Amino acid sequence: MTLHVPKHFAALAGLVAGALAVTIGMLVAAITEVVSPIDAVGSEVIDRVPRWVKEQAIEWFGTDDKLALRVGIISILTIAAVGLGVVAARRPWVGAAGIGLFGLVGALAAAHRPGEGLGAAVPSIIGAAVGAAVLHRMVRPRPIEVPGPSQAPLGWDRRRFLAAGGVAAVSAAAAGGVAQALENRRVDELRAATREPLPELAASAGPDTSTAPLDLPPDAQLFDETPFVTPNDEFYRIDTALSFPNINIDKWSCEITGMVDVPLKISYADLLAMPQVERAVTLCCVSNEVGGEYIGNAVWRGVMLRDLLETAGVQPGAEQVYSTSLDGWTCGFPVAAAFDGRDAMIAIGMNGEALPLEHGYPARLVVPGLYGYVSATKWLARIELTTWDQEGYWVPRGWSAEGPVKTQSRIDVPRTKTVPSGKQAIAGVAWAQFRGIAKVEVQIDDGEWQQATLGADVSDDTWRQWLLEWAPTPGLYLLKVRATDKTGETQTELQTPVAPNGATGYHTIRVKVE
Ligand SMILES: Nc1nc2c(c(=O)[nH]1)N[C@H]1C(S)=C(S)[C@@H](COP(=O)(O)O)O[C@H]1N2
Ligand SMILES: [Mo]
Repeated sequence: MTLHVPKHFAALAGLVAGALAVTIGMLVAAITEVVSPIDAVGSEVIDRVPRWVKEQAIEWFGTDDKLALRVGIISILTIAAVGLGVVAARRPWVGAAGIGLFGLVGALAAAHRPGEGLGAAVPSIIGAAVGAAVLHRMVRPRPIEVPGPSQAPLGWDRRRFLAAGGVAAVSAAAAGGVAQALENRRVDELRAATREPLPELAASAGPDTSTAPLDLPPDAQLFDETPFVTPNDEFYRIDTALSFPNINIDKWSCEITGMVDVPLKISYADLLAMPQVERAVTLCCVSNEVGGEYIGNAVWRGVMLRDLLETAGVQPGAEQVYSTSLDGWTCGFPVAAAFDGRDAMIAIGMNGEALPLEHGYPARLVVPGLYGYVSATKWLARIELTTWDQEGYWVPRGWSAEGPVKTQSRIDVPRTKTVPSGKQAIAGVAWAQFRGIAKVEVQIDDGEWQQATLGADVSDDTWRQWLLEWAPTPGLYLLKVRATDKTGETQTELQTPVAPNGATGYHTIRVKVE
């Protein structure tokens, strides 16, 4: 005679076995230095979801969208594990096969990730095998031999079940803990590497290929609420990466290949030894709403892209500078943008430090005047000269192939909805990288457009601060701003969404003066 494990115990068995499958997978992945199964599945989800799902996720969760994705995946796995446990009470093999199926999904996802091979499938397979075996063993019906106190009424050995479950749960916690510790150690080591100071910037005599450290005029900063140079830890971060790619600085190199005469392979040491420049460049995201925060200004240090491309020799017919990151993200911009005088560079430094891990250590591209999604590859691995037949990551996902930055302006002061009456300032930033900002105007209610004072013109590639004195009496006010770039073009009032190539419209705020 056999009796089945009661449902709630079977559910518990499913949960424990599922947890063990996931954490063993994480542990094997951490030890063998391949992508973790959950991250692999998460990244596949990121790459495959339709645009509206992604936009909804960003609207709900903002830059916490990745945390939301992780929580979502873990919730689905938890529900599935409980369900498989319950099924397994009657059909142990079905439960075990279910865990195997999830393992297969993890294995396929991991092996499919850019930069990973078949080896990346192993953690999921081992994890699923262990989880399936544990589930099967825990719920397998047993003939009753000697009815003892813990066996008698149920027909299954509760004590034995709980002991096995306990061991499995503790093992899962241990495996998860060690896996997380290994990942933390990996990231700590990478961070330590980013804290190595860069060699002094040489002030050699070259025309514009080598230069002294950049000196910023103090009057670039007209007001304090928005620093003219965005500190590294306040700089916005946008990317598709769920975890930092595996970076081995001693083995790292950037290839320059494709339609070139001489393909190059440049190591980190090579980059450090090449003539470098320091340039203030404002970087912004095409997903920045009017008035949004996905913009920052940094002093980037790096090697001019045109120097490297001239060394490699760009062949006629090459249309696109197409780059790939260590984690397989891609983007591309016109070859002309590397040669039309703008300071496109492979950056290794940001605001006097090596590039932070979040912003692309060891090297990234920075191209003034282009949105990040077409140009600013972080964790750079490869630059290929090619035609427009190749599409960057966001292009088949509904974004324009070319992404020149639109002239825009933002009101940063007042920052609160209510302000006291009396003398104060309306202030903010305006940007039109590569063209430069010529004029900023502010409109209060239906009044005349008034010209704001501009901060120092550091370069055409950075934002400019602007400020207008204001001494309002109590009341409700509507404030609008608009910028004009140095080609004479004033930004359009027409409101358009961020997709497919950047939002337009005047940033407008309502203020109550008390
Ligand atoms: N490897 C990689 N590089 C990337 C991205 C990415 O998803 N992966 N996103 C790009 C986008 S859309 C932007 S706006 C900028 C943002 O750079 P930041 O995070 O340093 O501000 O990086 C670009 N480089
Ligand atoms: Mo972006």
